[in-house]
Amino acid sequence: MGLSELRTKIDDRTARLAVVGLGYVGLAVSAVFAEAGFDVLGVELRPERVESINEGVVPLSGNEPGLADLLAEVVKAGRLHATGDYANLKDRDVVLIAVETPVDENHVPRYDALRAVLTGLGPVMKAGTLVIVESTLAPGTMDNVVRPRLEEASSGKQNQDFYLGHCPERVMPGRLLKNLRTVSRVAGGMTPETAEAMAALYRKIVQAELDTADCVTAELVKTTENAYRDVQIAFANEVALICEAVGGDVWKVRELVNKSPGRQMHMPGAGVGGHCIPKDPWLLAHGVSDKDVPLRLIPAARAVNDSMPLHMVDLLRGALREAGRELPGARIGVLGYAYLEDSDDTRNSPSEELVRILREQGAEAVIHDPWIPEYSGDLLARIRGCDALVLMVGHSAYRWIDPPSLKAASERLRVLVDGRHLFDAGEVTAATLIHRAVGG
Ligand code: SAJ
Repeated sequence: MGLSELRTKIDDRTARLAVVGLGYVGLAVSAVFAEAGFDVLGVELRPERVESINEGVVPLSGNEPGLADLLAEVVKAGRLHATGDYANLKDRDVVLIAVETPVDENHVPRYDALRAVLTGLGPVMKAGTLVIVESTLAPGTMDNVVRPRLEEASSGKQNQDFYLGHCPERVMPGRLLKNLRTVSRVAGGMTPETAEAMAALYRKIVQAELDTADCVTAELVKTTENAYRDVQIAFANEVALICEAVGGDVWKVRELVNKSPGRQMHMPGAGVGGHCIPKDPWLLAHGVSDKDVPLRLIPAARAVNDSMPLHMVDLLRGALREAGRELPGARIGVLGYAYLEDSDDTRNSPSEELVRILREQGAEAVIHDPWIPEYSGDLLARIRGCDALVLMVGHSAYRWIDPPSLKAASERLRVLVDGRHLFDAGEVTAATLIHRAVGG
């Protein structure tokens, strides 16, 4: 089947779609294309996830507005079906791939899952299939990894026996359906005609701009937009350290800086977690790992952001000393374990690093997080006996906290370290607690 025939099937929604990888990205995009009227086959390795989806039940944790109802509706309507068997891909016109593309401890991309999908897809996909990778990729991956692997596995040639493109996802846990429907996308095709066919497909679900480009541009855009955010956050964190050293208030400085045209200083904090921002700068950097490009800013920004949990411990140690106590043997309440406010997602959480350091230093870490079952429950009861509290995540559920109630909950409590600008320093001090905060 040629691209023009595929375009017709996309336009009249008779194109049969498949999504390989039913994680938070793949599941959402499957449901939304099914809602748009397409027949969608989901391919997933984990049998329990396949079973849950075929029962119309969302197998993800966390609160995803609208997803449960949408999944139940499209599965009941017979427009979305999940399977673990790649053979079922043989009659699909378009195959989206949404599997993890992490980096290892040396910041090198791990494409094992992606390669496995291509190896399984190649032998079974039919001639003329459009294959679109939604996973975030280091620049050059489509041409140097995806294309050769799929050509080898299918014994075919790109743009002859199959078509290939990259449309990086731009979703955020907690806002999957909203982001998917309202955030613009880059449709990167190996050829302009392929990019146009991709844009026609995504236009069925995206009420926002769809920009066509080549694959390298699409790879660069996604990794750059997250490296941009990481560098911006690192800048805010470095300004916070400066403010602490000279007695400034970084939040006042940030407010006034951002009144200057063209400035948009991000928020300093206790660290940068999640499955995107800590990873994607390294994917961008990997794109030039075999070239003579001196990358200084992107790695430095990662180092600044990764150092923030340790900075929180330094603030804590100094405040404890002011209270005549030492970190070893102290009982520390850690408020928030998710990587992001009002989320239960703990991937790459700065709190994980903080707790590791506290325990390494001989302190007892008592974790509370209203979004994580094992750490939820009555905050005031949980912090009883604590010498200090460290606020790591700005959950809305913490916004009620008044310092006197914290002090009443633990007669030993002497210190409060605020990593997310949640507390008023004056109120903390008035409750006879020693206050420290990122940024003064
Ligand atoms: N953070 C700061 N200061 C800031 C912003 C964030 O310290 O000014 C911290 C957060 O506490 C968190 C981490 O950075 O630990 C990441 O926060 P995030 O708001 O960037 O949330 P993510 O990781 O879910 O980012 C995703 C990204 N989306 C994709 O990769 C598709 C990012 O590009 C989006 O900007 C973000 O969602 C969003 O706001 O939608």
